[in-house]
Amino acid sequence: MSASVTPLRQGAQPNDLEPFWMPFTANRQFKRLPRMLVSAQDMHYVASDGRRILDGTSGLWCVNAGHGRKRIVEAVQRQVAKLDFAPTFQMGHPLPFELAGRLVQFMDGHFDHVFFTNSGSESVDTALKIAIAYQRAIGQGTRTRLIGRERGYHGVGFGGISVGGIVKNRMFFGGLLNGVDHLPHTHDLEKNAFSRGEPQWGAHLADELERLVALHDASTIAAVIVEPVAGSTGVLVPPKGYLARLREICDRHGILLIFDEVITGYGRLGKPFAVDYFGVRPDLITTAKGLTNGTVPMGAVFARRGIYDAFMDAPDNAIELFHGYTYSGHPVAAAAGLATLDVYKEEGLFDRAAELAPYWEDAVHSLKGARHVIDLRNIGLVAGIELEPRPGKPTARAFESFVKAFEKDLLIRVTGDIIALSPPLIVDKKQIDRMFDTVRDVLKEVA
Ligand code: PXG
Repeated sequence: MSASVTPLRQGAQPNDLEPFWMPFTANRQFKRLPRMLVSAQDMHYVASDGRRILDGTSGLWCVNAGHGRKRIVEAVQRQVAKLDFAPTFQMGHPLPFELAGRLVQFMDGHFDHVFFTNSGSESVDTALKIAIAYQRAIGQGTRTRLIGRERGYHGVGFGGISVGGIVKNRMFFGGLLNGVDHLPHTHDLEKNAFSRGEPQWGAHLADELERLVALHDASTIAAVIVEPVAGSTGVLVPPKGYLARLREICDRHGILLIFDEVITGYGRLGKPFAVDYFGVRPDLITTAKGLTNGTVPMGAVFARRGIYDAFMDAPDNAIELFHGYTYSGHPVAAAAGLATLDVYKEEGLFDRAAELAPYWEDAVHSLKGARHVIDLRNIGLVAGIELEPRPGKPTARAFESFVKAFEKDLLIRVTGDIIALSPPLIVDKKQIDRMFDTVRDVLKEVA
């Protein structure tokens, strides 16, 4: 890549970059010309050369309340000093009980239990396993198939990549899970380019689930998992009515519906969850990221009323679900989660996101006509900017845009030839303007 990447200030990096095998990264290219972040506060990172970088991506879609929030930092500090770790297998400590209680309050009584994990990937594995075990618990043990969707991202566990729909995340890893099928994705530039919010065309794509039911028979299908808004594959907003139609078809056939809200949860759409935004209720919801504002790894799976109860038939000394992680409900993560929920509530950040969404939408669509741009998409405080791929070199244009934006003190995220923006919900209008002005300038400069 270009030699123009900002060099590191002397002495500001670890001596040897080699031993860290970096995730989802071109390791050799990065280690030749690294981009290092060394601190953060509110809307900004500080890079190793001292520049303040505006965070257009909430880290990796997780720092929804902004960086370095005092209340969360102090809660974590206090908790690690008080109770660093305690088991939750046949033992307990107060915090995960309190956090689960706070989380179900978001759900109007429709989701009444929460299973804690350490990441989105683990939340997905947990939800898929609960779905299959639940079907068995209600006497539907032949229902073991899982249905995902093309261009879906559900993390990197074997369950998640099996139901996921990203070629490169699947093709290197052998046979994956048996008995998985996929719905078609909903992205169609011809029909829906430059839609504001939910596109009009495409609700009928949910009917493809009927085709899969006809092919496999409903009695073999445990669950369908989708992201309400696909994030990682470039901000694919669901067509109007699509999610409700999926819900109807699942109901008709006794299939559980799982919403993967690892990105859409905790205010990203201007509501607590996508469930609230779209008014469609799944059976299980996977979350992570914004649950702790990215400070301490933690995920949470919400189970609809009745699911937990279905496991409670065995004698009461029997373990009902043979699943869990050493760190399910970790005290420090739970403390971070509680403090994060306090910040969201006290600062009204979900409502703030909703109030800013129309301004954000106009800012996104002001890029219409900008160089290379072939589509603009938005929902809540999320934007997808799709670029025309450079002939013969897919993804190069977007990656160079990412590097150039960083040189211009803005952190964006790119996937394929799509730029994704999803700032902390504390962003202000001036910062929104700066993000899109910078992207416009970058696109002028990138070949
Ligand atoms: N489900 C969804 C919908 C996600 O977006 C995961 C599961 C997995 O979460 P963990 O915590 O295991 O990484 C995710 C993660 C990007 C990007 O830039 C997105 C994610 C992670 C890293 C980068 O699009 N999403």
